[in-house]
Amino acid sequence: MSNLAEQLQKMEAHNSIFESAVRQLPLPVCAAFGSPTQPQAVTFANTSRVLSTKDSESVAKSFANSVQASGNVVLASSGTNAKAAQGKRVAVLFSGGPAAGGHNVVCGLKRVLGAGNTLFGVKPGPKGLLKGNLFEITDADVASIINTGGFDFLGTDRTKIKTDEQFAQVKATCVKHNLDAIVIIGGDDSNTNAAVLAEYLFKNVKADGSGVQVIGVPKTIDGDLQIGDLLPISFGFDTATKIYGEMVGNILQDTRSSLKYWHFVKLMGRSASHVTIEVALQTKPAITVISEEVAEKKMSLAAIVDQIARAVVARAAKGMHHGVVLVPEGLIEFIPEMNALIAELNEQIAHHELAFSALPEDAKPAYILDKLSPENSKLLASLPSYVVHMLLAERDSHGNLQVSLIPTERLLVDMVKARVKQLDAGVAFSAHTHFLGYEGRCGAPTLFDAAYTYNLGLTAGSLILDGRTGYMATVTGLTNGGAPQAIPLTGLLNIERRHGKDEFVIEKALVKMDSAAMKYFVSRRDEWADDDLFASPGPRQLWGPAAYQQPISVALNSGSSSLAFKLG
Ligand code: FBP
Repeated sequence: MSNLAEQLQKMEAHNSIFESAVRQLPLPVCAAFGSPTQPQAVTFANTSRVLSTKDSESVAKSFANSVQASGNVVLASSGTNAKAAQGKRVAVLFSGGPAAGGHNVVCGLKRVLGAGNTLFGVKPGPKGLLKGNLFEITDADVASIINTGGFDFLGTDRTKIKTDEQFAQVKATCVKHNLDAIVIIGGDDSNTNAAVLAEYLFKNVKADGSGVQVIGVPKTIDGDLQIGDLLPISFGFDTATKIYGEMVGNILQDTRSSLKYWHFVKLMGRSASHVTIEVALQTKPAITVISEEVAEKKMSLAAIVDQIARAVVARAAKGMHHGVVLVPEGLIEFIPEMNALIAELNEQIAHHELAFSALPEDAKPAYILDKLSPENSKLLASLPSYVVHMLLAERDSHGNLQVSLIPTERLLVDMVKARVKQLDAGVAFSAHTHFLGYEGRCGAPTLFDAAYTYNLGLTAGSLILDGRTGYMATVTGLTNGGAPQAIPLTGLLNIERRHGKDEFVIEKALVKMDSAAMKYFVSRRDEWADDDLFASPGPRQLWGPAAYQQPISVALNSGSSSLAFKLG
């Protein structure tokens, strides 16, 4: 075999030049953990902050053990844990969509638990916990997954643990593997799962009557798990938006080069438009739709289409027959008439679940049209079949409509084309559609996400060694060194209508109209529409001047004076 062929074979199975190099990337740790090479577990103490929601009274009744133990008080690290517990058996799992940095949470956990405790990986996600599918994670595993993207080390899934049978299965897994703690790395729904499990496993799991601790870790590329300064952003958001930013920057460069196309780019983010506004702030495209603004201004689908079509016509008048439109994945649910339709569809589909799911796909629209109010029935009938089909598709196990499957970008192109023709038949409008989603979830983590997640793992492990349960690990002060903290999960729970029923959930954080990021975006967008002022952020960097950049929206919303982050 030639020398080059040998070198190429060595690069298989996660050993590209890049992957081998990033494994060596040193990661900073918060001062509380001590040395970056020998981080120590920390202890925690109560702060003066108590969390509450509109439904705190109901939460206190349904989560009596957890609320009594935590008092819904936020914790802060209070020193290194000289007498850290030994002999603990801890299981870790991913839950929900992948997000860059998950592997580093596992690495941080393993590091802080040290040789005196055992860390198990659960394969895959909550489903693996039900099945009791656990294996021991070794130091060699950590060395191979550190700083790599994806969740492929453990896999993930979206099973919601809610039935008595499922709770009993989890308990059986805990007993079978003699577990002391479970770490759930997930988004809002998965951390709700963590809160529910923490309460269920609070006591009487082991023979001596003791329970199993449950700690959540905030993950989601959507960025909709945010709790002010306590959790400025979930992990994975920075990597995903930097990947999308690079791609949108490239497309913008192409529009200005080929001078003949519009590109409608739908960006992932199930509900909130955090991803979209961040990518807009990075790239400055001609048009960006923000779902929360659509809802606030009660804009109809026709109004959104009209606004885009008028911008297309205005740019054409200046000789610009090109541009980029950013569309958030969740848009459809924020358009008032569509939201009312989806809410009624959810209720009706849940109500007639058995009959509905037994029908062949092509019979479903007619069946459901009959059950809807005249207004919603008319609206559903007016939509193209490629949208109707997805509106009637199966909900995920948390009761969510699978918005990533709805081709909103195609719907908008079709409708804008028709509207442009009505406004000015002479305007050439040629458009391409894109959906940037999965490309961003599993890339190698940015330095921000790599460092943040490693520190989240150290925090989660420290909480376990400190005997805590029912908390979400967090790292605050991301621009001034970072500090490990813990958020009581029961302090975040609200009651929401899901699957046609009231359920406890952690509310999704949406883009706020009065946020600094939104205000800055609004102050610039008209100029971005009038001219080509786009910028290309380029590929994400792990070394060099662009490596230490936090998300722009996070910097704006947290009042930072620069884009730089600083951990350690
Ligand atoms: P999480 O909230 O679990 O992090 O997942 C977010 C997400 O990436 C959304 O942006 C998207 O709607 C969804 O996952 C798609 O997931 P799936 O491929 O499982 O339908």
